[in-house]
Amino acid sequence: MLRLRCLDERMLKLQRAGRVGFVGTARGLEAAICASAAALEPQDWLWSGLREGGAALLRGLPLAEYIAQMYCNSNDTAKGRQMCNHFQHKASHYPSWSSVIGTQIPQGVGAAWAAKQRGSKEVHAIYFGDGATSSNGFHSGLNFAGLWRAPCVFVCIDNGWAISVPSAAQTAAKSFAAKASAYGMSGVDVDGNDAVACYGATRAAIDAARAGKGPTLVVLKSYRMLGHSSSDDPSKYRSQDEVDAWARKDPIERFASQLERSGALKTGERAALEARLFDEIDAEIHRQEAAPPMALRTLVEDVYAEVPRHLRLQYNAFIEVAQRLGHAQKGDGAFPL
Ligand SMILES: Cc1ncc(C[n+]2csc(CCOP(=O)(O)OP(=O)(O)O)c2C)c(N)n1
Ligand SMILES: [Mg+2]
Repeated sequence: MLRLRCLDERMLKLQRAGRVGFVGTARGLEAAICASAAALEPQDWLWSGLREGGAALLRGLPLAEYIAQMYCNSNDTAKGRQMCNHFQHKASHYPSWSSVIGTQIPQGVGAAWAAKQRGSKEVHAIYFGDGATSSNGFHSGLNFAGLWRAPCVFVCIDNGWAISVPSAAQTAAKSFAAKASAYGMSGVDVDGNDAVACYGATRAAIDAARAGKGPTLVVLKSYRMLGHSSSDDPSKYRSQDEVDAWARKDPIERFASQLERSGALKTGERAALEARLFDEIDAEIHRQEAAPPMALRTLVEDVYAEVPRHLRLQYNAFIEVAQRLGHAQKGDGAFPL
């Protein structure tokens, strides 16, 4: 949770300095994201909504790759084809997320149903925000998941806002969790700033899905402390009083004091941990800043076995311009690929 917070802080600064293009922070949502994802087993899958990059880290995405995906440089395993901040990590079963709200919901349900057909014991955790509950994908996904008793868990992180639309204006239902009954599954409302509660509720839902009892809708109620993204100014649509009230419920402060009370975290340990995390992150930022950009020829790779004529012509024309502007690197002009 602390690592995610430190990373967000650095990434936002890099975006403001024009070093990375786009950041959607998770500040305030660290318990909802990390503690819920901690309940998954390695064979399980996590279908991300918008802000679960911290969960990918927790499940094994190396820090170097996380930062490379922010820079979309030559170390980016998505080859710069995703917008930065749109993480993916194949080894930990974390498919690339899509900006198109709600699309991952029926995709995750389909993958869960396929797993059931294969007799696999994996569970698919499908994450989305309060805003996504108004998407077509939410309704069709939950409908079929309920009907087929697909081994999945729906994790709705209600962070209070869908850009400038407050959760209260998203639905006339009494709660997002209440929607579950229409699809023949149970729904639970959870304090999303309580790490232990997030872990416990998600764990119970995952265990039930794995045991063949079908899906659950888990709603983690929390608050997005910063803007929707680095392109947003939340002061235009919400009050500082509201933000201040949620700052007092900070999930990291809460978990740290629980750990201190139990003796698991000793005085000074948190500060030392934070300093170590910043050192690690800063060193990796320097390494990724120095990495070259993705080779231009990767633009036409990986779709066709042989680059077809129309792409070849476009690429050659493009390379001419890139070379003229000095953007091409050694090897970019080499054709055939
Ligand atoms: C289908 C679709 N409609 C609208 C948008 C524009 N849009 C991007 S993010 C967003 C709000 C998402 O809110 P929520 O689901 O609560 O997630 P959060 O950003 O709060 O994590 C909207 C409307 C989009 N990307 N896709
Ligand atoms: Mg939201």
